[in-house]
Amino acid sequence: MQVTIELIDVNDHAPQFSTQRTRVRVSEGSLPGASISLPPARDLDSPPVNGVAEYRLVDETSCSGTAEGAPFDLRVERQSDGSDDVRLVLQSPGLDRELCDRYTLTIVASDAGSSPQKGGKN
Ligand SMILES: [Ca+2]
Ligand SMILES: [Ca+2]
Repeated sequence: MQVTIELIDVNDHAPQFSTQRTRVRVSEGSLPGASISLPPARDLDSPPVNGVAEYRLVDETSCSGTAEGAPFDLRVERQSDGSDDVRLVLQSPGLDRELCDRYTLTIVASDAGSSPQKGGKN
């Protein structure tokens, strides 16, 4: 008799981004719908539960020229090969470098396993 032992995944890794920080340059003349591609998070555990399940955008912009936050939304589409296409999409026209010359956004990726683990990036 041959016995094959198969391990059941435990959620013991947090989603991680390949870099902790990235800088993207965008023209202030960009139109709504313009998107910025970002590297996805990876989680060594198996999807869908213990792997990356959710991305969240945290706006940490502080601009003296305007009280409004960053006009970007996060859009994540799971590809057929299981990887995530992660993009920031410009929501409104009128980026104005003279009002706000820099936006600071943090992307948080989390898994959905027991005691969910998180990894951040900005
Ligand atoms: Ca995990
Ligand atoms: Ca695991």
